[in-house]
Amino acid sequence: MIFHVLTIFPEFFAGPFAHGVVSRARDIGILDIRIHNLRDWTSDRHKTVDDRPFGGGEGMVLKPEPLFLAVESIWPQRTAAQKVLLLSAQGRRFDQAMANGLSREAELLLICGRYEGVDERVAAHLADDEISIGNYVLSGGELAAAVVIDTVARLLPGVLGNETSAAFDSFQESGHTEGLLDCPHWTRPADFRGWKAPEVLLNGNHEEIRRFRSQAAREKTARLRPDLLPPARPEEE
Ligand code: 9D3
Repeated sequence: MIFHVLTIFPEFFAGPFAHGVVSRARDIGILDIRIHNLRDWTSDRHKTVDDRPFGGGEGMVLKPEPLFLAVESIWPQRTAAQKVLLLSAQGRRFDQAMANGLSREAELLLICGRYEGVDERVAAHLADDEISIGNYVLSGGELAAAVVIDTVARLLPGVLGNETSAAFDSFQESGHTEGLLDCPHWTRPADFRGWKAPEVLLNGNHEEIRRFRSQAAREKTARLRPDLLPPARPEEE
């Protein structure tokens, strides 16, 4: 799979893709990440990518020309399979289901929004979708692009345990196994500063361990993510 990233901060991406699963996927040729500097598609001597918003107001807006020229030069014969995603605070919320869908694409181009926003003609006439990673304010789309690429890369066949595309299809998670948070985990030492790992996990009774983990996952979900629990049944008199 090929990811193109269009950004005014190309140096930002040296770090996030140099480690772990994403780095290994690149090394073995399953993943190709190509970072493009938006300023390469400006023609004035200040390499201007932004301008003041029509109608007035705070901040600056990314101009459409460099963004359109960049996509048209990266993909001179763009097909419907070559999707452009605009990362912006106004986008559709990114989640595991969206990542699963994107992992089936061959080539994507991520545009990183900056400043107060991006000229709306980019969302309307250049991008196929507009994506936000959550309800909080970032300074730009670069961190969001790294999140999207990391999430999609680990789903690609051959990257983790997804050795074949059949396994890839049957092990798609929705982000939460059975709709709940994962169960808590412990490792050695069994007693750390007086805080003991649950005895049941050390006794080798696999049926008891399974029940403990299921209950622990439900308790943790109720405490930290009550929104994930099935609706409570109305109580009897
Ligand atoms: C006055 C309202 N503006 C900010 C105080 C809106 C705004 C403009 C630009 C908010 C964020 C940004 C920059 N953010 C992104 O480009 C962005 C983003 C985000 O902020 N949150 C979650 N996902 C994303 S993807 C890109």
